Amino acid sequence: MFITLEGIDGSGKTTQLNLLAAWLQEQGLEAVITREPGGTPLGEKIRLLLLSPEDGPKTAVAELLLYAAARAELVQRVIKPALQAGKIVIADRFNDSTWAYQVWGRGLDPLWVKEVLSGTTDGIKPDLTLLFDLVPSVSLSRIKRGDRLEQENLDFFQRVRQGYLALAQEEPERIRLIAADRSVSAIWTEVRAEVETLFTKIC
Ligand code: Z5A
Repeated sequence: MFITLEGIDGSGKTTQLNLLAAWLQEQGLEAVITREPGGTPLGEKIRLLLLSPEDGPKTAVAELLLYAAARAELVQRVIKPALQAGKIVIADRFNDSTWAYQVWGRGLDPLWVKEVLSGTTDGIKPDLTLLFDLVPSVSLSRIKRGDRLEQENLDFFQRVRQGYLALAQEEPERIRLIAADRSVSAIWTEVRAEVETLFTKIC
């Protein structure tokens, strides 16, 4: 079972992922938790590059290919083996991030990005994606990392959000839209309900 968490920066994904991981452990369920970019030794090095204001990519194509390289490693070395072993995998970001950020945010050619994504993911697709939706002005006010990506302007994050919302409209069964402007506990109640529904569908 593969679950991904998506949303613009500061939408609260990581907070909910930590709650989900703790809850699964309480249920006695083994889960592999990972994040993108990252999750492998190479992926974590690529992550440092991508977030660095000094050394990070200066072109959208180079940026996309770095995300793709990190994902290819993660899929082959972590996600695929874990799914084949029957484990639950939970990822903080996956393909939908690339679609929202690189196609809608950066304006890269969707057909080309689709090709790159299908080449890196080896047919792996999430069973459930939780999309945390929030206006960028609020989500960005929650974070202060000072990295390369956080320095993007509000318009960029508005386009990314629109990209996510368009994806959710296209795939409402897989992508569950979660209003992220509520309390952590109200959001967690909904997250847990979505995951329980998935369990009853799949198990
Ligand atoms: N990226 C890409 O462009 N293409 C790709 O293919 C991939 C990624 C895979 C990764 O950044 C960047 O890479 C990302 C997309 C791009 N950024 N850009 N631009 P990252 O992994 O370093 O950061 P992030 O994924 O955006 O996470 P984040 O900034 O840590 O935000 P978050 O995980 O969504 O939120 P959080 O850490 O759970 O919460 C943020 C703060 O809000 C924190 O202080 C919480 O305590 C607080 N919080 C959480 N929930 C609430 C609620 N409900 N109310 C109030 N406050 C809350």
